[in-house]
Amino acid sequence: MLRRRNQAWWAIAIVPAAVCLLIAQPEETNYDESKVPNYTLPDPLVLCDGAKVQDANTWREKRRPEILELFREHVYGRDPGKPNALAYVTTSLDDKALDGKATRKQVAVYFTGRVQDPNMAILIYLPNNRPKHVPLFLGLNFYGNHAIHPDPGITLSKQWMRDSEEQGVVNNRATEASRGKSASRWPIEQILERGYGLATIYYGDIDPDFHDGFKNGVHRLFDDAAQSARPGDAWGAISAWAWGLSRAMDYFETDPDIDQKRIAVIGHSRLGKTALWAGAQDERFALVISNNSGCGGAALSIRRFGETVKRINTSFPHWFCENFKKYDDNEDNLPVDQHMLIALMAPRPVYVASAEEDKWADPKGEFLAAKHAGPVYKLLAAEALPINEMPALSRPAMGAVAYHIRPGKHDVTDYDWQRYMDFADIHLRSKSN
Ligand code: GTR
Repeated sequence: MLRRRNQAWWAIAIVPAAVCLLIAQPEETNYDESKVPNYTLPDPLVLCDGAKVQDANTWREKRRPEILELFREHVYGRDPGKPNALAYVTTSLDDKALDGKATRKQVAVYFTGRVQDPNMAILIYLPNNRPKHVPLFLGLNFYGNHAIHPDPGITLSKQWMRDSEEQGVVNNRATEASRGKSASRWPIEQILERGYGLATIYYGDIDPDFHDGFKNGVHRLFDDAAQSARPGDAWGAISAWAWGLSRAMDYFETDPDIDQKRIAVIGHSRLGKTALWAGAQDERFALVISNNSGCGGAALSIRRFGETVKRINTSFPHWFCENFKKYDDNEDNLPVDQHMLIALMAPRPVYVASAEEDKWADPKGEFLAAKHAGPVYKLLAAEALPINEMPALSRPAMGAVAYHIRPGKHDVTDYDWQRYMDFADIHLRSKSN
């Protein structure tokens, strides 16, 4: 009797476990170009009512706002705009930083004007050998401002961050050992030597990167607390980080050392997605750089190569707006794709870069998105990407839209930065005052 009961117990236990296993198996990632489905991309130059966009004015007045709205509604969500009470405090200033080569400023940006609310720290390096107004690169960082250079004058972040032995982060807090741990991604001396400044912000100052129902970071400061559920187009984390970049731009407009007409916004990976969304919405950014940004960044979603919409929404449910989840396994019905995000930069210069081993980010999809933004650039009399096929490794192609793929993995390297500075030399130097 006992034996039979035991048998029955096993039978019941094994069957559901097997079923669960089947359901829980991750869908296979496609890395095979021949398995990319046939697709038709939405046309950036056809209005939602079907009319063709024939001139720059219709693009500017109708189609561009329409596409921006589609991205807000279906992909990233809607941010609250510039807060009225924004306040800036310079917390440190050293004009003899980095052996006298640079001026280091640290500026706290108070989003609500109240010191007890979340605020972000901008770390700025300006070359001492500089003209009156310096052009600069602005990018968010993953592990705190202190991680980008061993310079002991950088304030150690006290924010929550993801534990990492490699980065010296223990119990979700940075330690002294964290200083300079991400320096390989931030060649500050080279940037200064080429006449640019650099500004960076820890992205967790704006919104810590974990899903807590939007209780921490800036969301709670601006969301309507009375609302029982967040709307489908409420801003996600990428939107919040992009919004933070625009708040840095608000600060630059008040700083006479900085040439706010020559700010390049740059980002890697999830922060590359963020740089693109910031550049798309905020036309004060003169140049936009996407480094290995992948799904939800520069890569075409419809190709379903590497990371897919469903995969990203499952792993990172807080990055995009809730409406984006409607397109899990349903990319064909997305009213936009990422070539249209790149087209929103037009006619401003935009650089998309991939890495050979970064298949998860779909290098070809990144290239094709840059390519298919071309018709909008041409309409606005700017130079589209000047090649038709994926280039060979380390053969950058630069129009107003630029692209390269380099050997190696998902990362930001000196090679990438050198190309971005070449590109900035072409497009930002010519605007110098
Ligand atoms: C991956 C994610 C990518 C990319 C990357 C990163 O895990 O799937 O979309 O954003 O993280 O940001 O490092």
